[in-house]
Amino acid sequence: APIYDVIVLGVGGMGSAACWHLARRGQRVLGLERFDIPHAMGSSHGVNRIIRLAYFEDPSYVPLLRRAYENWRDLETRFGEPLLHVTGSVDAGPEGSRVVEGARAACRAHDLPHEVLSARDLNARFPGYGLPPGHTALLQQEGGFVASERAIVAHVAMAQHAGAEIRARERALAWEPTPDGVRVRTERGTYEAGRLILSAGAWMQDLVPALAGRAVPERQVLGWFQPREPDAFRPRAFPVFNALFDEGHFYGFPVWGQPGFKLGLYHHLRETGPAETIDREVHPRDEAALRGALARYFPKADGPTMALRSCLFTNTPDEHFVLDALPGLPQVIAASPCSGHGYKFCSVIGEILADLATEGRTRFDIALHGLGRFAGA
Ligand code: PYC
Repeated sequence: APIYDVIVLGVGGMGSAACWHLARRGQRVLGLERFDIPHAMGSSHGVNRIIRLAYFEDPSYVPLLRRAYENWRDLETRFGEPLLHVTGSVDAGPEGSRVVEGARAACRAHDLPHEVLSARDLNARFPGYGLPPGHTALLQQEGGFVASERAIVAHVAMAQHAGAEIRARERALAWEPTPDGVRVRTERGTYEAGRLILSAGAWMQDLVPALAGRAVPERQVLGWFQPREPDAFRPRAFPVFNALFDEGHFYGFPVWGQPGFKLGLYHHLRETGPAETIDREVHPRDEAALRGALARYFPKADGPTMALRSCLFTNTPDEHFVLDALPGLPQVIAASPCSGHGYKFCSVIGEILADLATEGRTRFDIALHGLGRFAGA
């Protein structure tokens, strides 16, 4: 019989959370990671990620988010280090735009406390902002950010404490079903388990043929810019945001964890390709794509560049996650959360993956995230 109950392939944001939730249930877990833990090749580096409740993407994410908040709080208590930082969140854009209307719809559907402010009122309340006239902002007090690299450290530490075996720098070469589970072959050995969770981020399409062309890596670049007026960009003075401007969908954070106001353009320059070959360098055109919006909408942050870093999104066609067993293989679960907005959910997705691996079902509504939606695509 296999010596492991579950192998988790990919110990990043999602995989580390799955290892913890499985190990705490007494499952014998093997976590395998091809890079370091944590590492800067995937989708979790660059210090932090936004978390927000007024979820414009779809109101059905809100119950998952509520549980994500609970689980982040539980994790930081156990680990003994703050991981979730509340700043409030802003969803802004022209009145009637998807981000503003979607955030409103989530607040209505789930009775979330929020305020709707004119650009002028938001800019007066949070002087780091320079939203243009005619824009509207929805402010939700519980939004903020998660310390994403530290949260991987925390999940791994808790998983190991609960008995999980975790190995870094060990690349998986192949996996296959067996009569009583799965077999995984790596550069260093062969392992068997009852079940397999595939949580390999931008490498998912290499491991799951059904995801080829449906979990597409995309190059993303983040910039950190030194504010001219630093007080306006402290966490207590500056809510995280998603905002639709003429130049595109931007998002940003107060100064935290490293120098500079952190700014990104969702889907940056729309460059996709295999994770192995995607360009990791940062070029003047990347900086230019951020600096225009910086100068126009956050003029008080328009100081010297402090850092520019590339990372990866992994996009599904509808930008919803993949959380499902593979067709005909109930012992193999694919997790690809995903599409640039998944990190905040790690703490609940770890629980969901543990549910799926141990019980074959979960109490959470993951109807949006099945593989069946791609059938015939
Ligand atoms: O979830 O707020 C978010 C986000 C913005 C950019 C990438 N993710």
